[in-house]
Order: sequence, then C-alpha cells, then structure tokens
Amino acid sequence: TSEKENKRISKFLSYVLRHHPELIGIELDENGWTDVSLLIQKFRKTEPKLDLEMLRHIVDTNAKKRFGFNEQQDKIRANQGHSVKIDLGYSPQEPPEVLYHGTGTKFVDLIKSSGLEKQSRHHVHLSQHKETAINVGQRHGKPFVFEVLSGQMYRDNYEFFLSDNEVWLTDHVPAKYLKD
Ligand code: HQG
Repeated sequence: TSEKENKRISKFLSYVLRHHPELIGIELDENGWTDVSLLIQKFRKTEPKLDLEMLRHIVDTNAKKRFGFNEQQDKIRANQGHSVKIDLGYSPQEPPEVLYHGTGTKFVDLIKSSGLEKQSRHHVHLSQHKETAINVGQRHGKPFVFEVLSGQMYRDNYEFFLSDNEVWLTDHVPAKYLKD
C-alpha cells in the first residue's frame, strides 16, 4: 500500500475517532475507545483494503502518534484532539515552567485580549518545544508563537494534562499568563 493511501486513511480515522464516529456507524465508549474489528469492518465499506496489519502500520507510523491501542490491542482511540464528549482519563500533572502555543498572526489580538480558548476542542493544546508550536501555528496561516507561563498557572491551581502523544492540555489560558 502507498503512503498516500495510508495518509488518506489516517486523516479519515482522525475525523471519525475525534469528531464523527456515527459517520461510519460506530460508537465510542466514555473514554473514547472503540472496537478494532468492528472499526475495520465498517471502514472497509469505503476502504476495502484495510485490515488489521494495515491499521497497525498506520498507527505505528503516524508521525504525531495520533492513535493508540489498549493493552489487549482489541480497542483503538485517538490520543487527543476530540470534539465529542469523552474523558481521556489523563491525570493532572505539573507542567514545565514554560510551554508554547502556535497560532496564526490573524488571531493574536483576540488572544491577547481574551486569552487562549479551547474553541471546538476539549482543551487548549500546548507544546513543550517551540518548533512544534511553529508547525501547529502554520496550519492557521503565518505562524505566531506565544509563551505560556505554565509553571505560574500551575502554582495558581490551574490543571494540566499530558496526552499519550506528548501534547500538554489545559482548559483555558488567561491573557495574563501569555508572553509574546
Ligand atoms: C485559536 C493539531 C481567537 C488558537 C495540532 C488556534 C495541534 C483563538 C485556533 C492540535 C483564541 C484553534 C490543536 C481566541 C485560541 N480568539 N482565536 N481567544 N484562543 N484561538 O485547530 O491549537 O494534526 O482547534 O490559537 O498539531 O491550532 O489535529 O487548535 O489557532 O496539536 O493531530 O483558535 O491540532 O493536531 O485551532 O491545534 P485548533 P490548535 P492534529
């Protein structure tokens, strides 16, 4: 199978597992997991070549580690990025002193006045590395990177979570904790 094919399936998998499971007739449990064999069966209506081996390959080679299997390997979920109401079950933990958020320059003024909002996702997404934030920001046009005073937020009792693919998540970043 070609990498192009894998990428197409990976994108559709993100869409289904984060936003619209009903689109292919599956359900997510309260922690976002869904049955692997049922998922493959439903996916085959549009991607006839998909089998377990191909799915494993897509999960293993995904550059951002967007998906994960459970221990028994019979369930799969997206590691973050959902808009559907599920609980990923990550426990709160202490973040590094500074984290980064990449956005587009067109949003900078709004963010400076109202802080970082989670918009359609469950959380605001932050990165430990500036380069990652630049890449995220590029999705929204000319990139702009904010420094987030995450250590100070933590001391002020804001909660932070680290996803299985190393994205830092928090509910909201008030403007006073942002540096540009
Ligand atoms: C902006 C991708 C106006 C925010 C990436 C962002 C990431 C505001 C946009 C993950 C705002 C939302 C998440 C405010 C925030 N006023 N705009 N007050 N507060 N914004 O896509 O962080 O490929 O929902 O800056 O790599 O860009 O999907 O969030 O620009 O990890 O795996 O509103 O998605 O990963 O955009 O990206 P998004 P994001 P995946």
